[in-house]
Amino acid sequence: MNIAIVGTGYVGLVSGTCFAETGANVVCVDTNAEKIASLNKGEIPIYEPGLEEMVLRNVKAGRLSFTTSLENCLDDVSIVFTAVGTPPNEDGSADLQYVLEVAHTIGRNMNRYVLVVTKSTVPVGTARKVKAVIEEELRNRGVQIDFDVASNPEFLKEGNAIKDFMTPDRVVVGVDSERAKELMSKLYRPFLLNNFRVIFMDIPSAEMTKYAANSMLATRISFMNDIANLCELVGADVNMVRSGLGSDTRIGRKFLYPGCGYGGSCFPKDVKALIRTAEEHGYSMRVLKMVEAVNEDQKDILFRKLEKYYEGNLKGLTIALWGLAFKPETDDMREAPALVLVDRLLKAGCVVRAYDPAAMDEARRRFGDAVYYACDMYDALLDADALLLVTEWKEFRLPAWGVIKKTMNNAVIFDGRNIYDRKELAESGIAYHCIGSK
Ligand code: UPG
Repeated sequence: MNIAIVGTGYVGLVSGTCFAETGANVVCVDTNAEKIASLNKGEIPIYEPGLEEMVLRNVKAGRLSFTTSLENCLDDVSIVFTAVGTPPNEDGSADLQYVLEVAHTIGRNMNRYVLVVTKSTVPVGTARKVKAVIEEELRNRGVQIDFDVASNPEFLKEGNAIKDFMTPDRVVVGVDSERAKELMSKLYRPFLLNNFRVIFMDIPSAEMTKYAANSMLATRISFMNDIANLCELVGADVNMVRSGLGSDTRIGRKFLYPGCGYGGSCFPKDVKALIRTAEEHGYSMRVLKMVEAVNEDQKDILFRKLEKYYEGNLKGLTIALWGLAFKPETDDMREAPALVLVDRLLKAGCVVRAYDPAAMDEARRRFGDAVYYACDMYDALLDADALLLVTEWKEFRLPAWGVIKKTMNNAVIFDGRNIYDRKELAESGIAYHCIGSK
């Protein structure tokens, strides 16, 4: 099976590589010539565990290649996936220009049947727009060539992308023709040998499923953050509440962790886009609007706790930050709580000493000289008046308390992800503040 994937971001690169791993011939396409040149040299532009080995292996086997020209591969492929970006417009709606550009290129250059599958997260109705663009281009050329469109939203998580893709909970595919259904069944068969989990549905429902899933997950997080904040006020412990709550099989244990807010390239953007889609249809997503508001507020929670601890006198204090990426196992800082936090700390006149196992280069691009970039996690603590744990990387989980106590000016930890044991810290003589318990 020969397929093309347009867009070599997270979704495109991981999908393309994983399809190649199952034996498909995959060409990954990107208009960014520099990116394609470095991929051809075996350099992977993103940090994703396991990806580099898999890319190199499949390139070597001749099943995976990279090009800037979609035009040139259209005669050789039966499926084209679009996995290009859909950044938010100012009003929160998704910007479809890149998705539609791909449709124009396909319509202008195709000479035989092709199935055009949207993998980027796109609002309901986008597949219809893609179809209209291709039809228009074919009309302009005065030719009649059969094609189909389909929607195949991607549910992989950054940091766990390969595993999510290779062993998915489910694959959602929206189609409106038998031919498209057959092609997609064939492509996904290797992933689902033991447990067939491709859920076929109509195209608008597939497009909607993706937004509903991310919005539901974001809702769980904001709900738990609200519960955590209330737990502090009434003297309850959110960790116990979470465990009691998650044991109900109707609720489940996952995505119930309170913290200093969700970030990343998906939840914030998708929640906004769904609110916007509803507005375009004269409907208000009341729950989601509050999910967003609670999250914005929560990104500020460590700062507020620190401010309270120092009774508003933060000027001149040295604050250590552990974790800058929006979550562990990634260097991605898009919409990361650390962005809000660093901004607040600098404005309050603090000196910020930051460390992240993967996101230091990204942080340098964002903060320039305003922050001290520590060479390791303990270097960040030198003379610090507080440590803020922002991202729960594994290497932060069992630190040497004695070193912390010795290195810091005032040994106090504000744990934004609830990873430490209060008792252990008390025994080590370190003051401890977390989310959702006193
Ligand atoms: N988070 C919490 N508490 C939890 C779980 C997550 O605060 O209990 C935060 C986490 O710290 C991060 C954010 O939620 O800031 C998102 O985490 P995660 O879902 O692991 O990362 P993403 O890579 O953004 O993945 C989401 C969906 C995935 C989808 C992708 C792009 O989980 O299914 O494909 O967004 O749409």
